[in-house]
Amino acid sequence: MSFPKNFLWGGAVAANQYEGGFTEGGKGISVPDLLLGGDVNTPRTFFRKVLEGKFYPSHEATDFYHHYKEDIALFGEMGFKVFRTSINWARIFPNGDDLEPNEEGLAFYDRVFDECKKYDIEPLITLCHYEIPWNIVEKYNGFTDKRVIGMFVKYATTCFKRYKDKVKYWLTFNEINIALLSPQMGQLYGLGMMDREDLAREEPFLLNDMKDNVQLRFEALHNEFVASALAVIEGHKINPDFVIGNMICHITWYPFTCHPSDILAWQERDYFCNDFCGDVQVLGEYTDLAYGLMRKMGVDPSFITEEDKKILKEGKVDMYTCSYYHTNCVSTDPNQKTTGGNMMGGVPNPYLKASDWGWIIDPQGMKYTLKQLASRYPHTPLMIVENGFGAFDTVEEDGSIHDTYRIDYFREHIKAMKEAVEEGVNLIGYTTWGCIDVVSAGTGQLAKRYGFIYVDKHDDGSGDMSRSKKDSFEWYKKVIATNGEDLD
Ligand code: BGP
Repeated sequence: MSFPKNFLWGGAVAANQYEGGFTEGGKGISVPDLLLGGDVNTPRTFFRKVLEGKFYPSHEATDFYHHYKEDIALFGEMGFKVFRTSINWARIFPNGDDLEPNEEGLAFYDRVFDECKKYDIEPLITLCHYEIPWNIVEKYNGFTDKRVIGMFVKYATTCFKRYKDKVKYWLTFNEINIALLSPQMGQLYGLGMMDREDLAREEPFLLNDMKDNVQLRFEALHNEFVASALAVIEGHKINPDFVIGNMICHITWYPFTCHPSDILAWQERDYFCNDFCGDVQVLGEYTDLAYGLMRKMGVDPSFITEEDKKILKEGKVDMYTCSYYHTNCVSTDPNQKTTGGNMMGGVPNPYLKASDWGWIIDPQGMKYTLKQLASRYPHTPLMIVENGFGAFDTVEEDGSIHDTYRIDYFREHIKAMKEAVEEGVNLIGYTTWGCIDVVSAGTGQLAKRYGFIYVDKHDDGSGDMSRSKKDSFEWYKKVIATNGEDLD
């Protein structure tokens, strides 16, 4: 046994990191449009208004808005079966609370999906990939306000109705657990909430300096769960064939030693990071452990009403999807230093190497993760919707880009994935992250490249946006053509 015949091979991006055209076609401002870039040592800076003369990475990003035909043709050439992107909420409802959707925004995605169709590519659409309209943050404090649930559901059903014959695979919220992993990024990116004093600041400030309110964060996350479940319920009414999934930022943990204290710390961290959110969306309930975790964190769970519980039960997702980039260790030894990672760092694994951004490279961890998920959610198809290697690429004199490090990363991860499938994991697809170079969500850098396709765009704002194939382009094309058999 190997990958199933109809396995969904492809790539993934998000509107805010790729599309650009940030005020074109009637689009409103969304959260990432207000974030300046940082780097591996410098967090991103935020201010409530766009500042003149500053370079905002997402404003033009890598300009899918004007290059979508060329880019989708390249994805088609690679043989993509699926293309994951997001609809930018503020392109459809520029302020989030508008009475009517923006026709120009809707028409843009019609053109994108029609283009995919030409190459037999299934769109996999995230409804909210860190793209909350800014007005929702300013006026409602994001998902802390229950009215925002209705706004999201209206946005979701508008998209479901419009694209019901063009899109079958949907994800509600990207990495919904970011609300727990990273208090600051989670509040703003994930929940659209911001302390009112922070909102009123007169100078740009580091994202890491934002105030946190744990109780409110859990309440807002709960409202997101309800919004997601309602979207699933409404989506199935509009088209019973829709496959609607959640999306978890899967941070896989290992105990640093076999000392029982490390084992307990590992178990708790794993549950907190991954399964707390996964359980609500897949099992449709807060389990006893979930209530225990909230108690331990001093969170009063009385915001979970009986009516909400019914909605969560009814709005269970059809598939579990996640990102997988790296693993980290948990240690109870205070002398163990932690390093970087996606949204949350940990103690580095002495047996493994890391990327230039400190993300530990661990293909076997992917197999472990898939098997863990398959045993936790036995009747749920799984999809890895993000996996990739952020690296500095060098363009040679003749324009070629020899990204062997990226090929090596993917080869080993696909091998591990294949083993997991052979051992019984019901994996239905795999979309590599940043199949074309995009802006980094964590640092805002363009220099942190993930693509098979290079885009001439740089952190000082320069570049002509031209596209060129890296060596990994032909390699991935061959992998898809052989359904994951030829990985050389
Ligand atoms: C995930 C996000 C993506 C993406 C990726 C890589 O958490 O869903 O949006 O950006 O991480 O992270 P980064 O861009 O910080 O390298």
